[in-house]
Amino acid sequence: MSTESSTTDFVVQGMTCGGCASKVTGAVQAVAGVTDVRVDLSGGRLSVTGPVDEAAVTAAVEGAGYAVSRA
Ligand SMILES: [Cu+2]
Repeated sequence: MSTESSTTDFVVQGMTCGGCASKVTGAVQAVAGVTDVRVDLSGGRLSVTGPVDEAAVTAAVEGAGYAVSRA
């Protein structure tokens, strides 16, 4: 793992379309410290870059209406 640009992966359940992906992306982008968000819709994966608080990311995704756990 790189310390310079750490990326944390999560598994998101319930994303079914591009709208879901952008909803999750927008919610996570609003979390403090997040510098990049990537969502893999088909794989149900979320990659968050930056010095982020996992609990804050989890809360953001859950707030958007999806179940999430660490990958
Ligand atoms: Cu959707």
